[in-house]
Amino acid sequence: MSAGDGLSGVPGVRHLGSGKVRELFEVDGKLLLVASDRISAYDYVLQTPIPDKGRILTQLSLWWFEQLADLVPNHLVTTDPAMFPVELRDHQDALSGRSMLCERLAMIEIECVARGYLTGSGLAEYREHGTACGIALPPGLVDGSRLDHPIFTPAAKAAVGEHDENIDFTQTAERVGAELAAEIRDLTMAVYRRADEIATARGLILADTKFEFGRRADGTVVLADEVLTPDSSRFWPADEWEPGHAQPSFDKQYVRDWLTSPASGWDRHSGEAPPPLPDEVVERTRARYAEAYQKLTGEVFR
Ligand code: Q0Z
Repeated sequence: MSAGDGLSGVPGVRHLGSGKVRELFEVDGKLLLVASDRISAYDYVLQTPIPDKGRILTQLSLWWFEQLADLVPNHLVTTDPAMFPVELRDHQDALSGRSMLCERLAMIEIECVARGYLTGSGLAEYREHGTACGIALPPGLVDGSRLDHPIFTPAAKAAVGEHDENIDFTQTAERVGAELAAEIRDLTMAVYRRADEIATARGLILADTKFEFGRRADGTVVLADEVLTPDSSRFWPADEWEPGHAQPSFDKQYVRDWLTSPASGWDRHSGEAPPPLPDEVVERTRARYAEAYQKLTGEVFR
């Protein structure tokens, strides 16, 4: 994607960092988050972009911020490029739809994960210890089991290329203080419950999701980053949910299936970069992102 990379060298714009599929800039005392069309799978960023992915995820995040506005303030200033700082005037077209101008916050260095269903790293800890982030869970749970009560499963941010490390609530309190730890836990769970209720009404299960919070100078805790996108969350079609095995990924399953099929000629454990995706896989995957947007918001993505 050139929207993000294209800002390097623009006067008054400073590149602060890269996520796997996003770029972060500082401009005019604010932050610009730019979502690319890049997609990751099996811990690789693929060389083939998914057209519209960055715009779809940005529009979805924007829609969720609106749905959640009565629960928690958020960092969004505007997604309208006409309102962006003057330094970005020549880049409006490249940034349009895929960029969020945000308040700069003091980030709270905890990945705030809520889980209503057991899978991924939560399942791994449960199989080993019967717990998730130190929370005791009932016996007999399997991959995809619904939890009687959704749980807060925080993680400590790891270095680039490493996976975040699950921690328990005591460790969270040690890192950020007991009061703030309780505040971000309670906000995480309130937002999860609201989002799951909305998703469920539209035929999707919100299995788990990750939030990041920051603080304003006055101490207000603010919801930051992207929210409730397929990149930060697991959405499952409710009518296909079947505990006892890994649920197919709503968005990335065609990519994973092709990469691990003989057709790709790729071995995910070889250390080699994955090959480019065929057009059909790209188009089906693009359609899944558009479908997620349409199912959740009730609007056609355009
Ligand atoms: C978000 C990230 C990305 C790389 C810092 N409102 C904010 N205030 C201060 N910092 C951040 C935010 Cl959102 C912030 N990240 C994550 C996003 C590329 C890293 F697009 N890091």
